Amino acid sequence: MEIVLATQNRDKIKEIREILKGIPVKLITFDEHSRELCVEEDGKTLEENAIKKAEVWMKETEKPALADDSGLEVDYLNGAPGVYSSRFAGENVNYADNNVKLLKMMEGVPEEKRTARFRCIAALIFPDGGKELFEGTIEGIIINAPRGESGFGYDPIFLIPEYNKTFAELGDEIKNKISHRAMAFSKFRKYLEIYLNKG
Ligand code: ITT
Repeated sequence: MEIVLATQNRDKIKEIREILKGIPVKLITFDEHSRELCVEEDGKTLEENAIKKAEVWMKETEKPALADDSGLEVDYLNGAPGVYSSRFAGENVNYADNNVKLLKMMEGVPEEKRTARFRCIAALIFPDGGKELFEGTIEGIIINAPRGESGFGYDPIFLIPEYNKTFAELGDEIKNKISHRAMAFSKFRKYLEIYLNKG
């Protein structure tokens, strides 16, 4: 069985491959597939965007497609950047630009009001229209200045209280065990085991 990974973000692909290591299906990514994907993420929720990305690639390839839509929800900002996480500071920005903008908006906000969570929705769409959603979240705190080198995106400013470290300080191995993405994709892994055993 082959499943198309419907994401263009190399950092996410790397993590998903690591989290799903050993699954008995071939994961096809865009590089291997050598096709360009341009999906406008105009949904109001992570769920809508994840489904849209997976549907576009399922139709394009006629294979089951698995998408990841993730976002950072900051309570003080009423859930922003949320679905806009990748383009919080504008179109064609990089991770650092988004972090700078977020830290500016959080300037002077006391620690107890800096709560946030990462949420990941993984959507699996089959060519016959079958659809499965898997969700993962992790709670954390937005710190005042970036810490750590690993990971990507908002990882250097997202602190996990249980470890007193940011995702970027924790490193890939631990992040890929506890993250929002790890939780969503381990639910997918369990689903897949049952699905394959039935078949
Ligand atoms: P695809 O749509 O091609 O999958 P994308 O980068 O646009 O790639 P999203 O729409 O899901 O993906 O945007 C998620 C953004 O949220 C991402 O660009 C990061 O800025 C941030 N993000 C998501 N997961 C993260 C993580 O594990 N650590 C840090 N930041 C993350």
